This record gives sequence, C-alpha cells and structure tokens, in this order.
Amino acid sequence: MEMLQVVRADGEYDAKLEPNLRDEDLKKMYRYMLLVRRFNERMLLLQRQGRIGFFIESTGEEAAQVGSAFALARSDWVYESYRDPGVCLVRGVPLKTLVDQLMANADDPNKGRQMGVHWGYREWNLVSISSPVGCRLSQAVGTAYAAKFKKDNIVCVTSFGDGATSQGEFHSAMNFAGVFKVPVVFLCKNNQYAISLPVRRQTASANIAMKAEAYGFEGVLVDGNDVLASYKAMKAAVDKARSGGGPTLIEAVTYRMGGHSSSDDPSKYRSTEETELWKTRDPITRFRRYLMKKGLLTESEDRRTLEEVENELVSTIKESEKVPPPTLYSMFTDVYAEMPWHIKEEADELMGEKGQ
Ligand SMILES: Cc1ncc(C[n+]2csc(CCOP(=O)(O)OP(=O)(O)O)c2C)c(N)n1
Repeated sequence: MEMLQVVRADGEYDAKLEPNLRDEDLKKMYRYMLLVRRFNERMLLLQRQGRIGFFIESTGEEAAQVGSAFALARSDWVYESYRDPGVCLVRGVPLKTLVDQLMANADDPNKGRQMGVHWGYREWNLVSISSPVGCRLSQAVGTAYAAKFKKDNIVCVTSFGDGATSQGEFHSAMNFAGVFKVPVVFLCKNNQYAISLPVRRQTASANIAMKAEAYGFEGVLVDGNDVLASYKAMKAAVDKARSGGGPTLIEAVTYRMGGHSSSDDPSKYRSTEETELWKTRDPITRFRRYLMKKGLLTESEDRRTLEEVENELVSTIKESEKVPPPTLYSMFTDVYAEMPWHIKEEADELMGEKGQ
C-alpha cells in the first residue's frame, strides 16, 4: 500500500497533491500545531509541579490532529481520543476550557467529574471520552447509523490508537460499519506504541489500513506527520461518507514523541536512536519548512507566532488557576432533570453538616 504524503520531511512538496486550502487556513493550521505543542509541554510541567493531577501528551501527533479536524463540518460528531487537544481547539473549544478540565475547576463544563484529558463538549459535538481502549469505535458507528436512519447529513469520526485495533470492538465496529455502510470515518493514529507495547506486537499485518479491505471498504495509509496529507485523506473520507459512500479507515502513521502519560517513562522500553530518528520527521518543523518555501512564513513571523502562543498559554493558566473548585453541592446536580426527594434529602443533610 502506498502512503499518502504531500510534504516531505525537508519541506519539499508535490504540488499536484496539495489540497485546496487558503493561505490563511495554512497559517491557522500552523498556529494550532504550535499551540498544541506548547500546550503539551506546559501541561506536563504543571503536572510535575503538582498544579494538575494527570496529563497525557500528544507531542509529535499535532499534524494528524489538526489536519484531520480541519476537514470536518461543525455539525459532524467526533469521538476524539485523549490525544486530541488539537481536535478540540480546531473545533472551537477555547484553550481555557481545556486547561479548566485539567484543573477540574468550577469553569470546567463537566465540573471536574471526568478524568483529566478525557475531553467531552456537547457544544462542539465532541463526545465525552470513555476510557476502555477501543470502546469508542462502536459508539461512533452507532451514532453514524442513527444519523443514516434519521437522514441527518452528518459524518461521525472516531480517532483511536494502534492498540485499539487489537480489541474485539475494532472488529465489531468495522464489520457493522461495512455491512450497513454508515457515514463513519475511523482514524487510527498509529503512534507506534500502546503504552510500552510496540505496534509489531499488535498486528502481523503489513499495516493497519489494509484491514479495511476485509470489511468491504476503503483503507487509506497516510503520513500522519504531514498535516496536508492528514487533511487531504480526512477530507476525501468525510466527503465520501457524506454523499452515501460509507466508511473509510485512515491509518495516520505518526510517533508518540513523549511518554504514554505523565505516569510513564518511555526510556524503559525504547531506544534513543529511535526517538532521535523520529525527531527528524517532526511534523511542525516539516510544515514550517513548507510554509517558508511557499513564502507564507518568515523567521520573524514564526518567532512572533510562538511568542503569541506562549503569552496565550501563560495568561490562560493564570486565569484558570484563579477559578475555585466546583461547589460541593454540584455533585448532586445534572443527573436528574428534577431532583428526586431522596437526593434532595441527602444534599440538604450534607450541606447542613458543612454549614453551607
Ligand atoms: C480495555 C482497556 N485495557 C487497558 C487499558 C489501559 N490503557 C489505557 S491507554 C492504553 C494504550 C492504548 O494504546 P493505543 O490504543 O495505541 O492509543 P495511544 O495511547 O497510543 O494513543 C492502555 C493499555 C484501558 N484503558 N482499557
């Protein structure tokens, strides 16, 4: 299977393959990628300083997140992964909302009830993340099936890792999607690892994309460190799904440059040579080179963008840290439209004890 690539690691590109994007959008994509990179670095530092409890980085996967999210419509539904802060940002979630989630404060729309990095925002059609690996695939297929049934013109996208393809749910979801031709796009971000387990221990297939053929639909192998290729593959898949052409499996080949989470030390299971090799394929360096070659970015604009991103992060963190935790009473709300008497009794008793 050939891998779709528009921009090479040195920034050279195939003009015949360039997607139809405005210069402004290309610049926006770059800014989002920088923001995700710096967001990851900053949040990991906050975790180390004890200012947030837990974090999952997505350094190295910025292109796959930003490129794919740019191809979606506002009305589409996304079953994103914990490694998708870029998807949330591109869909319009404010940076502060993501930081509020990690701080589990009162401004977090989910009121600190979800595990850190388990994003979910009804307003932006981002479905709250469920932790069990692979379980989002059938949820996404269900939503897409419902949309087809109701004749809603939406596409449902789910993003997951290479590890998820070893779960039974991968088979059930792919099979159902193929048989019922539902408007779903499976985006497997193959970042080479499921915690410490390398992808060669997940599958004996030459790649993951080829598995789609057995389910009766198209599989596409794409360079996930190339933001334009990631966009192009997702745009084609989404357009196809929207016009009744059924599902697509996209395998975006990328690399998890950091640890699995803030609780992981990847040096225990992979070599420095390997991480050094992938640094030469860094998605941000590559896109920067491309934009410079196209005359869309200068050194000073680049520095200014990075400064803006830094300032945005610093001021956002300050703002989020000023917000108090959710009130104790909030744990009794949002479950029932009308609070039943026994919950009210418990709430009154607790609040009375606390003198609140
Ligand atoms: C069913 C299940 N088993 C194990 C875990 C623990 N776990 C959390 S993330 C993860 C690895 C997932 O790897 P992958 O699907 O490749 O996604 P990535 O984290 O690399 O993005 C595991 C094993 C879990 N959450 N659910």
